[in-house]
Amino acid sequence: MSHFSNVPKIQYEGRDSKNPFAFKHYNSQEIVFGKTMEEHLRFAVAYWHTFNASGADPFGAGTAVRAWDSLSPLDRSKARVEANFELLEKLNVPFYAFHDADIAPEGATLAETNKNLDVIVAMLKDYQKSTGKKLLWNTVNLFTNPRYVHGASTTSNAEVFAYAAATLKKGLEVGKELGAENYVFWGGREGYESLLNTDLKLELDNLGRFLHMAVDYAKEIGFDAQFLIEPKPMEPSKHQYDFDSATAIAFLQSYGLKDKFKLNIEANHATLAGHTFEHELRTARINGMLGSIDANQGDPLLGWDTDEFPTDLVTTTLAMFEILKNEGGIGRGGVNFDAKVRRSSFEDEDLFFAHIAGMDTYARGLKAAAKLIENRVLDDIVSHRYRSFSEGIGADIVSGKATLQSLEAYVLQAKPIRNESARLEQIKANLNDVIFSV
Ligand code: XLS
Ligand code: CA
Ligand code: CA
Repeated sequence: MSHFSNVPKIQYEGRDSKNPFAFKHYNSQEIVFGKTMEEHLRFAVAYWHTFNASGADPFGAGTAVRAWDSLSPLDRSKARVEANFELLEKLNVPFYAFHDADIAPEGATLAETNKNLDVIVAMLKDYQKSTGKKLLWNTVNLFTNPRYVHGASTTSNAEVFAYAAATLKKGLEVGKELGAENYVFWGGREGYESLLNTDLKLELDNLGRFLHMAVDYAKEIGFDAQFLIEPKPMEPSKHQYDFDSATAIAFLQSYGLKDKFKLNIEANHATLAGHTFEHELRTARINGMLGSIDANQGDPLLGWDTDEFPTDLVTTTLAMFEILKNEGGIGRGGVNFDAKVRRSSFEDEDLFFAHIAGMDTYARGLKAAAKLIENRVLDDIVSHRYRSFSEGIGADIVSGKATLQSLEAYVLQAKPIRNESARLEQIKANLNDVIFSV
C-alpha cells in the first residue's frame, strides 16, 4: 500500500532544476574523489523522527498528519514499515536506523515486547530482501520508559540494570537478524543530576560492565556490527557520561574497550557540548575513532537539541572534509539524518523536501571538501604554519631528541623570537570561494 502517493521518485535534475521533487546536487552515481557520492555518503533515514514524531513540543500537541494515525498500535507499526521502505525507495536512500521502541509497541512484559518486535523484525527482513535497503544501525531505547528514571546501566537500582541488559540482549539479536552494519549506544539517561546522592565511581564502573557484556554477547552470537558510542553532554540528563568525543574516548580507554568501539558523532550534540561539529569529528578522527555521523544541526539562538535538517554548507563542507581525511572514509558508518521536520512543516511532502535539502547540502559539502583537499587549500596553509617543526630545533622536539637542557642551550644562543600572522580572515574568505564555486 502506498502512503505517499503524491510523491514521485526523486531524481537528480541538476542545479538549475525548478522541480521541488528533484535533487539539485545529489547525483548518487557521480564520482567525486575516487568514489560515487552514494559510496561516500551512505545516507540513512532515522525512523523515530520520520515515522514516529508528531511535532508535539512542551507547549503543544502534535501537528503532523499521517495516514497511520488512527490505526491500532501493531497495525500502526506495520504501516510505518511500509512507509519506511516507500520513502527510502523514492528518495534513493540506501539505509535506515531505529530504536526498538520506534518499530514495535512496548508490551506489558519483556516477553510481550519481544513478541511484538519479532513480528515487525520479520516484516522488516522481508522488505530489506525485496528492496535491497539495509539497516545502518539499531539501538534500544533505554530512556523513555519511567523505569529509567535513575538511568539504565547507571541506575541506582540493580533491577533496572537487569531490565536494561535484557533489552540490550534482544537489541543485539535484532541487529544480527537484520544484518545491521553498526549498533549504537546513546546514553540518554546515563548521567546524573546531583553528586549529593550519586556514587559516581559505581555508575561509571557499571556502564563499563554493561558495555563489556554487550561485546561478549555480540561475539557469542556472531553479531559483527561496529559498536558506536554517541556522545551528548546533556538532555535529558543534566550531566551525561558520554559528554563529548574526548570524554567518551577516555572512558573507553580506561575500561579496556577502545578497540571494540568507534564514535557516532551528532552535529547538534557537538554544539550542545560547546564545540563545533568539526571539532568533534577531528577529535574522533585523530584517535582512529570516527565511525558514523548523525547529520543534523541546532539553532544557534536556542540552547537545546532541535535536530533540524542540515542546511548549513560551511558545516557540511567541514564535516565532509573530516570524513574524506578519515582512513577509509565513513567506513561501515553513514550519514544518518537524525533530524525532524519543524512543527510547522506538518505535511507528508515535508518529509521528502527535508531529506532532499539535507542530501543536497551534504552532496555540496562533499564536492567542496574534495576540492579543498585536491587543491590543498587548507593542507598547504597548515603545513606552512607548522613548518618550524620540520627542521632544526622543531625537528628535534618532534623526534624526541630535544630535552629541557638542550632547549635551554638553544634559547640562550638563539635570535629573538619572530611569530607570524595566522591569516584567519583571509582563509575564511578562501573557504567561501571554494564552497560557492561547486
Ligand atoms: C538523542 C539521540 C538519539 C540517538 C539514538 O538526542 O540523538 O536519537 O541518536 O538513541
Ligand atoms: Ca543522534
Ligand atoms: Ca539529537
